[in-house]
Amino acid sequence: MSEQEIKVPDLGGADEVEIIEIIVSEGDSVEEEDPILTVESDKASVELPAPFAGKIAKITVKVGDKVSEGDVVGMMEVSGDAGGSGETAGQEQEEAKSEEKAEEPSEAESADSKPAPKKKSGGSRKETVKVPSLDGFDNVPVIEINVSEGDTIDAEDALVTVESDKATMEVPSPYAGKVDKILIKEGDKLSEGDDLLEMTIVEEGGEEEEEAAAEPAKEEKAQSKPAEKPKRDAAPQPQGATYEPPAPGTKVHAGPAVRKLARELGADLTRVKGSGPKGRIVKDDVHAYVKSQLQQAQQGGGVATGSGIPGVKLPDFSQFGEVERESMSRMMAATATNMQRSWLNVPHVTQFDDADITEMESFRKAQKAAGEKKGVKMTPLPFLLKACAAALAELPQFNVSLDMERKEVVRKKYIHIGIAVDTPHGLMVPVIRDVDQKGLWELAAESAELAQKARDKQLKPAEMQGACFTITSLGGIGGTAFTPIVNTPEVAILGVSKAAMKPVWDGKEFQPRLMLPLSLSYDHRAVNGADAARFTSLLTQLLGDIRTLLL
Ligand code: CAO
Repeated sequence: MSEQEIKVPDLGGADEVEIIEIIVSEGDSVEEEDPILTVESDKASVELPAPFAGKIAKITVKVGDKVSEGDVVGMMEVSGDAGGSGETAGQEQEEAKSEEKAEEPSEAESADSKPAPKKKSGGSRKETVKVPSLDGFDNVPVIEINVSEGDTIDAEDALVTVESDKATMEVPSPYAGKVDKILIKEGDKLSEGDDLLEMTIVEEGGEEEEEAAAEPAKEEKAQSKPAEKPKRDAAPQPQGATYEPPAPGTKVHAGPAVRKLARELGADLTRVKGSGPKGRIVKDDVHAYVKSQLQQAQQGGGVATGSGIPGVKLPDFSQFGEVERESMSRMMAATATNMQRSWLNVPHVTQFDDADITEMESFRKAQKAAGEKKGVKMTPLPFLLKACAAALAELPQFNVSLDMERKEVVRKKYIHIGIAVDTPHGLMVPVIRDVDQKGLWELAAESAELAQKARDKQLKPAEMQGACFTITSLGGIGGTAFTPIVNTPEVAILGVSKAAMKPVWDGKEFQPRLMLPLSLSYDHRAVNGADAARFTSLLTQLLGDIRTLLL
């Protein structure tokens, strides 16, 4: 048994790194290559593995310390053949390597418990790739092997995918090279440090240059002091050498695989909250962050929307006066999303017209007593429903949806009409089915019932689906005209404003007539302006002489 210093190995080019985690405690027994510390440079975080198997006698650093290659971070008690003679073994290994012939692996290597790197005179060497830190997970099953023997891969390419009960993780390759032998199979359970596969790493430049570039832990060149050098395998994995540094001044604690994922998804890790030990960012955190960004975008949050349109950035309103924030109800959030989706996707045009409903109103009012008997109130809405159903039948280009992906027009052979209902908890649109087949009383009863259900939050999902067209009536409230938003995937919506008495020229003189303002918004991809004018003209005819609704 001898005591050995644990020194910081080659750091792949980084001068000084910060210790962000001490993984072991004094007295712990570790295997060679078990991670001892996690350090972080401005480009990547790496785990420093134990150079020997043995017992951690002392850790002489703490989290936050800065260390460089060669710094002593602790002491280990190492058994005679692994420690003190390990130096000898290291020397022997070096000697053996220098004697290696091209394509012939060193015999000396087989004496070492772990496969040592072998150099070929042809500029390539073999490495056994081991499982890196799995974000704290152990015994994680392999659900997919992403490479095959013989594959040529780049550094950071996914080698295997493992799945814990909390997350799916890809294990990236620390090297570029050729996959020689896969040492695991699907279903195997992996832990950090397990052998994964054997690779040949092809080095392109001059030998010294190659070693520096392709492998941060240099081969044992400084043979003058072999005892001070960690074994080759004890060098940190070189993942992450090309990662983008975080925004200045912001510390990011995340492993190379997480950084890679963030880079692929375009997530700024400085904005991601880590849920791992000591705030370390794990893959789930990145996924959750990206998901929340997408949701915000869909709901018109302050980030770019899917259409590439920049969102609205909010000022700090409290600088202008007192404010209070409250969460949107689910319905309000859903309505906001739907409105924005429609507004962004549909080229809207609104056609205005006035219908003379003087006669219709006399007829409607004449039904008051009958309505009271039936327990149903006849409002203008059933007439509007009937007139719209007739117009949709006459002008079927309004009774379509566009399938832009397949470049198809979906023509509907049914006439279901949605009615926008103003409720205390938001706008709801129940749907009256087969309006063309129903009479005015039936429509009056059904629309009143659905509107009440909407106000009572009693509508079933099926009662809000399947509309071909929507009527939104503000007539009971006021206004002269408005531009409603098409309720996609429908292609048109009729806005109805408050009827008012107006002087109408009959060719000889002005007559006082009750005029109903109509505002037809339509999707100009599906409907052209002439058809829209035809549609509102037809509505004014039908409402102007409701006998025509019978034809
Ligand atoms: N012009 C003048 N008066 C009208 C009218 C019009 N266009 N439409 C309705 N009225 C009258 C009715 O006749 C009734 O008057 P009386 O009690 O004297 O008969 C009164 O206004 C109230 O009618 P109502 O609103 O109860 O009934 P309705 O059938 O006309 O409308 C409904 C039902 C569900 C459409 C309506 O209650 C509603 O919620 N409208 C708002 C829809 C909305 O918010 N749209 C906006 C969507 S986009 O943000």
